Amino acid sequence: MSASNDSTRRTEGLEARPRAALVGVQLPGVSDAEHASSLDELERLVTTLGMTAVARVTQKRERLGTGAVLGEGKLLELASHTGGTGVVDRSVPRKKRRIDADDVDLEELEEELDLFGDPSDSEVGAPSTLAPAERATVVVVDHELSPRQARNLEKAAGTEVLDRTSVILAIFQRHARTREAKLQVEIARLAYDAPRLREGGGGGDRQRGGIGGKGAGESALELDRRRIRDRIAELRRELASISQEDAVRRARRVERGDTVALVGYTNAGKSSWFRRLTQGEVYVADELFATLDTTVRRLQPQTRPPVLVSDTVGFIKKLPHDLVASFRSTLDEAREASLLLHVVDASDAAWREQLQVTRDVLAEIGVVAGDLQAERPSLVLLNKVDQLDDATKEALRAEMPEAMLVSARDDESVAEVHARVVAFFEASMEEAELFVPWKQHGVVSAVHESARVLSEEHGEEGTTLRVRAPSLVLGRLRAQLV
Ligand SMILES: Nc1nc2c(ncn2[C@@H]2O[C@H](COP(=O)(O)OP(=O)(O)OP(=O)(O)O)[C@@H](O)[C@H]2O)c(=O)[nH]1
Ligand SMILES: [Mg+2]
Repeated sequence: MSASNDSTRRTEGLEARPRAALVGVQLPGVSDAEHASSLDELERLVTTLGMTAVARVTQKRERLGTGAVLGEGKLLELASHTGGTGVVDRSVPRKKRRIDADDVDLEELEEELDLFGDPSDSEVGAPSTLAPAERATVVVVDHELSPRQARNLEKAAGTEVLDRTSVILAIFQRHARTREAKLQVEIARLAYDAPRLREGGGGGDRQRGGIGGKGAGESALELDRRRIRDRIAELRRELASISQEDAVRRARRVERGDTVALVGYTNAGKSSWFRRLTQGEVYVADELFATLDTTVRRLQPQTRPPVLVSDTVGFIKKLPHDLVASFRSTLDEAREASLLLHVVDASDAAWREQLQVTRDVLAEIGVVAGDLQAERPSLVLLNKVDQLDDATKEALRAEMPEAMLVSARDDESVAEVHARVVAFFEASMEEAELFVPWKQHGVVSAVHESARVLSEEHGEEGTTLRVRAPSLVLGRLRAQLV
C-alpha cells in the first residue's frame, strides 16, 4: 500500500495521472458537512500526490466494517468505478476464522448480512460500464485501514487501495528536505509498514493473492519484522544525534532572544506569514504539507533585542500518531517559543475544526499543556480574510473577539501583526540598570547586542547602562558581570 513517487514522476500527460476513487464512511456523530469536508480534504491530499479524484463512494454506517469497510451494495458501486468484481472472496477469511480465535468476528457476520448498510445500497451494483480509460485506477479510503480491510477492498475493487495514513506518509516522504525530516518520515513509514507485513509479505504492498502459509513463511516474516525493528532503532539513534546538535543551536538562540513560532493546520498560510514577517524566502505553495522543516529567521523590520520567528510543519485531521511523535523534535521550536502565532485559514468552511485539531495536536506533543493554555501565550490569526465578505468578517469578529482578522496579502495586516508581536515582547521586557566595570568592558558590546540601551554613562569605575530586555537576557548579562 504505497503510493509510488516514481509512477507519478514518470507521468507526462494529464491522462496518465492515477485516477482515484475516494471512499468515506460517515460514522455516527459526524455531520454531513464534516463528512463532506473530510472528503474534500482527502481529495486535496491525493491531488497533492499527483492523482486525480474521479469518483466518491460514501456510506452512512454504525462503524467501519472490519471486513471490507463498505457494505455489499456499496462495494458493487465502488467496483462500477474501478472495473472490479465488487465481491470479496469470503472463503479465505472463513477458513482462517476456524484456526484463529482472534478472527471470530461478529461484526463481520453482521456485515455479511449488511445490517448497518444504508438502504440505498441495494439500488446500486451493476458491474462497471465505464470504458477502461475512464475507470479509477486506485481506491483511496478516508480512514486508517487494517491489513484485512485493505486486502478485502482490493479484492472487491480490483485495484490498489490506499488509506488516508499512507497518502499522508507519501506526501511527507516526497516533501522531506533535510536529513532530519527524512529520518522522521522513514521511521513513521516503517512503523506503518511493520504490522502490515503479514498480508503482503512485501513491506505492505499489494498482496499477491492468497494468504501466505505457516512455517517457513512465518519465520521469514519474523525476520522481516526484526529487520524493521532494528532499522527503526538505527534511524532513531541517528535522529537523536542530529536532534542534540539542534538542541545546542536552539539553546544559543534562546540566549540571543525570544522566539515566536507560527503553528497551524496545513495550508493555513504559516509560510506566507513567515515570509512577510521575516522578509525571507521560504517555500509557499497551495499544497498540503509544503513545509516539513523548521526555519528560523529574525523578525523584520528588526527589533532590539531581535525577535526570532520560526515556521513549522502543519497539522491535519487524523494525523498518524507515529508521525506526530516523530515530528516532536522539529516542533521543539514551537515548544520553546515565547509566543505562538496560530494561523487559521478563515476562508475554509472547516476552520473551527482545524483550529481544534491544531490545539489538540499541540497539546499531545506538549507544546501547550491542554488545560494550561494560558501558560503558552498564543495569538490566533484568522487568515485569508481577503476571501471573505464584510458580513462574514463581522461574524468572525463577534465569534473570536481576541483573534486578529488578517491577510498575508495585505500590507496593513502585516504591519498590524508585526506591531502586536513587538508589543508582546515589549511587555515582557524589564527595565534595569547594569554596571560594567572597566576590566569587563567587553560586556558592554554584549549588552548592546542583546538589549536595548536607553542611556549609557561612563564613570570612574566603569560604565552604567540603563537597558530594556527580556528577563531571560538580563539574567544572563548579570551572570556575566558577577
Ligand atoms: N487569499 C489568500 N491566500 C493566502 C493567504 N495566505 C496564504 N495564502 C495561500 O495559501 C496557500 C498556502 O500557503 P502557505 O503559506 O504555503 O501555507 P502553510 O500553512 O505554510 O502550509 P503547509 O506548509 O503546507 O502546512 C498558498 O497558496 C498561499 O498563497 C491569504 O491571506 N489570502
Ligand atoms: Mg508552509
